[in-house]
Amino acid sequence: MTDRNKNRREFIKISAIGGLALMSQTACASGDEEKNQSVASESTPLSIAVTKPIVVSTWNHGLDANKAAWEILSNDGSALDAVEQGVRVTESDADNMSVGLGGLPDRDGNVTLDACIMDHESNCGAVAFLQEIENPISVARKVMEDTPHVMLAGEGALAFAVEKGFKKTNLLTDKAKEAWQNWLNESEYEPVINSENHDTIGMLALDAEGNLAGACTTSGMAYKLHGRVGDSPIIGAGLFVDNEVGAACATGVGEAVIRTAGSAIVVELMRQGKSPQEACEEAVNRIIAKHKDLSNLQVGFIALDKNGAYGCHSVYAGFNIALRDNNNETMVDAQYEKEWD
Ligand code: SD4
Repeated sequence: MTDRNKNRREFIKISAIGGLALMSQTACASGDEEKNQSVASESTPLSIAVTKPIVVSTWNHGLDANKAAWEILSNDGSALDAVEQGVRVTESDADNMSVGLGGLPDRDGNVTLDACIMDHESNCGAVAFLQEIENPISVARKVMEDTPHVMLAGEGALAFAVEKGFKKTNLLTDKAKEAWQNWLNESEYEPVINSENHDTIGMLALDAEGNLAGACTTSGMAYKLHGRVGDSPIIGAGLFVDNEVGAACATGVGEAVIRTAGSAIVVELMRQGKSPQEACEEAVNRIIAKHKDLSNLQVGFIALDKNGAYGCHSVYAGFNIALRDNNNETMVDAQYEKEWD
């Protein structure tokens, strides 16, 4: 851990309880990294107790997704509906190059999507390696509600989606195609596992009834091998919800999250009494301990407990989460273990 982080942690220990100002949305939305970092280093809480409902989600695109989720949560809707409707916004945003429509393709030029959803009764559904469907999260929900299964993959998932009335769409936008063609020129077609352009949306919500749900959806790692599936559709890896305890989701290099059963571990750590923040920190440190080569190995976790307390933590600097509750609509910078070289 860097000294800077240590100091930051000390500060947070002293001041985490009560009334800390969260970083303002304007500061985050400005894209001014330096400014964001300095504001966050003085004011970001580890986790705070908040009044239900609350929704938290990964990265800046989480702000718009939270808006849609909040429409539902603030009208006494369910956490399940909120997370589904929330992440659909990101999936349908053609400008977002890491989720749904407009996502960067695999190395052969195919956009392949992974998603999962889980509710307060431990019902869950997932799709993996799904092509040509703009909103995989809604297909995952149909798998959960209309089949005895948890996950459908590839052609079977597509056939199921079409049977359920989802329209086939070309997901490869001109912008994504151009980026892929540029990558092909430079990469000489080598598969890469790195931190380039991967920004899954994971969302966790606690509704007015006190029920938790979560959703996770992604186009996965850019320029991956055809057929590669990451952590995002895997219950226990990219997402886990246990209504007695809390919920967690992950973003970043999926292979590392799968290896450590990331989101399930975060929830189990909370069950053992750790705060959401402490649980995310320990899960991140397990990833660090299990990997000799940490270059480009960014992983971030978010956790939300039954009381609406949240935490977030990442291997490297730069991870942030969007938060919406009755008092806040804002971005929060995650604490982290390492600075990028
Ligand atoms: C994956 N975890 O496919 C996803 C990618 C991601 O932030 O989260 N990017 O490995």
